[in-house]
Amino acid sequence: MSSNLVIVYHRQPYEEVDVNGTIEFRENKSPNGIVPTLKSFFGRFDSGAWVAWKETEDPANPGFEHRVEIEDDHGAYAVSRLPLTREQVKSFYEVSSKEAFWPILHGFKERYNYDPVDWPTFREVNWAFAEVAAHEAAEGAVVWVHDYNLWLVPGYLRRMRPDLKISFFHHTPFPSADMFNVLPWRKEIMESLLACDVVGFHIPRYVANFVSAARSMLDVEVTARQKVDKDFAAEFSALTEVSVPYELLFNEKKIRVQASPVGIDFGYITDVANTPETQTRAREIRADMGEGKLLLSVGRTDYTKGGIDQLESFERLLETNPDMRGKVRLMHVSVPANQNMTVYENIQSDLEQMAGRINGRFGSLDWQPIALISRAVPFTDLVAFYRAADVAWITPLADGMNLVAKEFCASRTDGDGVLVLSEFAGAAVEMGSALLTNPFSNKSMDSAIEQALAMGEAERRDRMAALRRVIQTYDIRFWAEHQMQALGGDEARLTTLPAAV
Ligand code: GDG
Repeated sequence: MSSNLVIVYHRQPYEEVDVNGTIEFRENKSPNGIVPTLKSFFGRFDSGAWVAWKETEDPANPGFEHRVEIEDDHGAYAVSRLPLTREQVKSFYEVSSKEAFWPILHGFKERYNYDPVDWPTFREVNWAFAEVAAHEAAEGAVVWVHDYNLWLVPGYLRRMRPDLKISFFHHTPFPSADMFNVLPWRKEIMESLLACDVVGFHIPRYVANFVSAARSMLDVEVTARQKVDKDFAAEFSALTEVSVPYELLFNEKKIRVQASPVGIDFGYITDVANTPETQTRAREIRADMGEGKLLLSVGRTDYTKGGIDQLESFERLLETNPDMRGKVRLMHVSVPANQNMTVYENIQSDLEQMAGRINGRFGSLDWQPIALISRAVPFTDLVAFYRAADVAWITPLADGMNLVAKEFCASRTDGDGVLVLSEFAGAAVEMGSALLTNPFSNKSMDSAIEQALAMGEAERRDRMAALRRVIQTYDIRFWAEHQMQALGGDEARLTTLPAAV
């Protein structure tokens, strides 16, 4: 095949809908997220391909076409579907990636589970992805690989196709050497990543951590550093760095390491926020609240998102401020992403138990302090919640970026609303005008939420205006362009905090 751009991403870039026995490929219902932006690059290359996996009982005879040609608003491109069995998906994704890598990437050593990892299967699946990408790529093509479950793809791909330009983006944090080196496969992973032309991360801290981990095991030289621009260096964020490497030398090959924060589609969210339906829905939600204040918390059900610590803080708020009882409500949207995994089921039941206890302790017939929502709400409803909330309370213990914080601010076309944001979310380095809080400190958590509830309108509007400027400038397109341009090498060198676009 001969694609000039190959994107390797775990999900297929559309929804498959069965219409009377015929499969139709449709745009995702909500064009929110990174997939539409990635697809938009296909319009700029002569031909493009997307590589993803699709589950089957028998990979030799999968019951679906390996390769389909798609034509949509983004142009024409091919989607190559790698058939994997349930056992392979469980082993490489649910066990190796989610039980072993995910806790280490987020700094939770105590949750790391080494025993069930089947490394040969992880290698085999990554090899298969690399083979498909190598098959799709034209001479000198760009291959953009996404996320840690495909860590070994760049190394295999480089062996198969030395001519390619390979870029890799991490959607999670990248931990320091002390944490990363818990993984017994660390050297193999690192050598694969160092086979890239560009390795991308959300923020400079993850770049710095990656470089320190690389240098802890391999003779990697830092050949260039740069100062981090103030737009990516919020003063009070625990994740802020002052300067950062941007070029490495390993085995006589240059590697670009590049921080580019994933952003949101500001225009799309603005449009959704401004529809009469969203405004009506937001007004209804507000009317239900009466004079009370609405706190909103949204995130996948995951121990990294800090849901339990947040509910504890809310309980303390009601305990120490009896006057707030009946006057404040927390809407906690926590949606399990993967139903099959015990670790997530346990968190969900912990959240339910705790919310039940707080409601039992403080609730009355006409006021329940917590509404826990465990099913995915349509994106348009989510935007109505964002619009109706007085405070978005986003306090992960660790988070690569956190797009919910950005979506909340993009939805606030009214210029009001308070964002309380964990300083351990990557977004905090850009969003220093939020009320930054430390979720590991009860005092910091409690005072931030009290300050948010008490904040006057002028301060709310000043902070929101600053936040909206940042997320509008560094939006999803900025992220994708910034990562792509890094492949251009020295001539196209970008600063770590680029000029507004
Ligand atoms: C990973 C990294 C990084 C949530 N509930 C509902 C719903 N959502 C949508 C939000 C948002 C997305 O899910 C969550 O994105 P986050 O960035 O907050 O978090 P992760 O899923 O953990 O994503 C993260 C990201 O990758 C990108 O690189 O920022 O750090 O962990 O878009 O809107 N959407 C709908 N209903 C819900 O109930 N429709």
